[in-house]
Amino acid sequence: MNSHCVVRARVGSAILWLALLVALAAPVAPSRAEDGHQLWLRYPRLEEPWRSEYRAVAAQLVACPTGQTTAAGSEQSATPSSPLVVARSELARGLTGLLGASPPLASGVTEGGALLFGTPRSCALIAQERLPLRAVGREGYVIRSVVVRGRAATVIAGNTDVGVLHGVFHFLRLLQTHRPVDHLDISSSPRIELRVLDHWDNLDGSVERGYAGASLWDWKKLPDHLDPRYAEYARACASIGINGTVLNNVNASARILTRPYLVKVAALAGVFRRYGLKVYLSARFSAPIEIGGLKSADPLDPAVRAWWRSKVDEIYRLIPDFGGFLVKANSEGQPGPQDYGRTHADGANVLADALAPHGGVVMWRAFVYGRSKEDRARQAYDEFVPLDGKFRANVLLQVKHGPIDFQPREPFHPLFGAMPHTPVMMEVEITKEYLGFATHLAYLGPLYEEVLRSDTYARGRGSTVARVIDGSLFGYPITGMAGVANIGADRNWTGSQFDQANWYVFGRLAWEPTSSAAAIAEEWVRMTFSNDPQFVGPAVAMMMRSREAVVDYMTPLGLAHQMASGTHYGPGPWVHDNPEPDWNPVYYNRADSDGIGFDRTASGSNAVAQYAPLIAARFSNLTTVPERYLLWFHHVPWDYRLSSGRTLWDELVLHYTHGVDEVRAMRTAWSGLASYVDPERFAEVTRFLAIQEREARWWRDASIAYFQTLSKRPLPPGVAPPAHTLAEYEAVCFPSTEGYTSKTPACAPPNPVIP
Ligand code: GCV
Repeated sequence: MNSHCVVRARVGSAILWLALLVALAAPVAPSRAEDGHQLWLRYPRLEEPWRSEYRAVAAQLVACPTGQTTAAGSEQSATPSSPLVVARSELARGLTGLLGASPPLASGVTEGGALLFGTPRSCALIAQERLPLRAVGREGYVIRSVVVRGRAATVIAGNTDVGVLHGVFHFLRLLQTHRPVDHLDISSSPRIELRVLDHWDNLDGSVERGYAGASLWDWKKLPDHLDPRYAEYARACASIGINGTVLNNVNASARILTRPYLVKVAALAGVFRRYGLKVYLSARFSAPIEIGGLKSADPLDPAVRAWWRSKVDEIYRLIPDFGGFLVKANSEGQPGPQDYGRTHADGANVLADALAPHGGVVMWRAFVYGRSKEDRARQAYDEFVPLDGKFRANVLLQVKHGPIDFQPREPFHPLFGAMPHTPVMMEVEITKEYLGFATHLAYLGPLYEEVLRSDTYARGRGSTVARVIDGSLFGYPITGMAGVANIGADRNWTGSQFDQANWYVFGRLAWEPTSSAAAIAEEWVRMTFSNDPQFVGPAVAMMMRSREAVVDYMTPLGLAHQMASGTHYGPGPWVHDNPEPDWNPVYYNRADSDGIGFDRTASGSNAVAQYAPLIAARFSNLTTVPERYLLWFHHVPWDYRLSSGRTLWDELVLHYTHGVDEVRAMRTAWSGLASYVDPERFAEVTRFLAIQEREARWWRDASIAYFQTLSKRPLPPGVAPPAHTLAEYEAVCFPSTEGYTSKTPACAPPNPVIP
């Protein structure tokens, strides 16, 4: 190292060290209620023996980035806004919290237990280690226990600053979850390139299907005021590997593309960049008319093409690393290329052409319905498969996890596996539109895992959805996974403590789609609540059963879309009077005096034929279809015998009842955990579980009351009848349209059945 470097290194280290001391010496802030705001990044003081063990491994923090020459001899220092600076402060913050004090900073390894972090370019010591960094790409990292000049050290290295940041979060996670860190040899890189949160946030501050308060983005005060939460949000995203955020609702306002808003977006992008988070926008297809003054938005019109090109150029002048557009077109009343007799490919390509020179992408949604008269589940496949190969290289087709709409359970969407020449990305809903909003505890890890592990058989056995979307099955040049965010301005971010786990598991699975939902739940529980095995075991067990409980009390045995119209909250299996057939639950349950379920086999809509032959054959056959999808694919007589030997009717009733029992069991389990959780969060979860149990009963009773009018069969022996009459359930209306932005009026409280 030359003397200039040494001086800079010392000065840099001294400043950082001083800053840390000042921070530590600052008066202790008045203690806040445990409201969950810190998410899984709490860094509470560890107990022994962990503290001593980790102190030995992190006895010294080597501030390599400010002080080491590169292999090439020229020093690279982190700019004040680089992810490396964020990585450094995160490490200091995490170690200070967990160990009680940050290890002393040094510019070289002077004692054992040194912790080095950086890139080979920023740090000669790291370059010397010859780590297998080539394999981890732009965003991955290597964490390895090594010996430097005869002293034990741990290296956290990436090829880029953002890779280092991801590695730092991984290292801290090991400490947070009490894992051994003395013999590390970890290489990790994301299997999916675009790991994106889709915010359905409107410019007026409301959030469509959002149950965590208003939008985080304070458009009125942007760009002048940058709420500290923007950085906190980006930090949380980075900690789980999320690298993109679509700021506005797919039911988009064209105003987001006007200059005043783009300036605000650029301000947010400036904050997010430090965390490796790119900004995307939902684009309204008719924007050339609405804000461009053109007569048409026809994608083949040269004036329209020129408008998009110049708009995109303007965006990149303001946001050089802008990610691209998300588009909902010709879906639920949104404008699109079909308005001009053009195809989805024509529509996507005009945007793609404008973005391509800048490296941006188009995420074009496949959520379309309304044209298929016989079965909504068929339409997306029928419309998009003929377009395979007709999209530009920078277009991804964004496909919901199932063919209907984010139901608690659906079979995987048949487009996974059917588009070998078009990158297909998966969209899941993190916000619980159809799973009881924020008050019902439903950990979505098992849902995501179930879809990711589903075998499409597109290229024979092992052609899982995970392998479709990670690109390995068809060799897609770009890959992606999107989650509709459940984040709002509530102090706890997601409307409930346990819904934070759904944000968490989305990020972790998007990074590595073969991970286990149970392992991720455990990690989250340990980081968010406690490492005590007496807590971890029951809490993880609750989470892992919770989604199936919701399926049972809402839509068992393959039923779907039985929620009340509009709000999608509470039961409505009898609803039949919406103008569009497929907005009615009766359209989906098809219950009559003979039986229940939607015949999607050859004798019905034949939607099953959209799957690979082997899967289609399995789903078509009443004896081989998995019972969890039974009523999705078949109209089944009430007396049909299931594998249990019981009739379908009895089994249906028992599933509803079991769902309620499961919630009751969750309540009991939680009530025994008070001593492991702070009183505030414990009380909130307790209250929400009480709501959930009451509403699970509502779901069960109302559904049974309705279906019994058709099955005309008695309840199985020993099973309690519904508490109210069907007429009373039908009269219930949910007194809020929270999270729903259509013009549907809310009905008036109070509600006699569900007080
Ligand atoms: C953003 C469902 C939701 C709508 C949502 C739509 C979509 O229909 O109920 O609120 O609109 O999906 O994904 O576009």
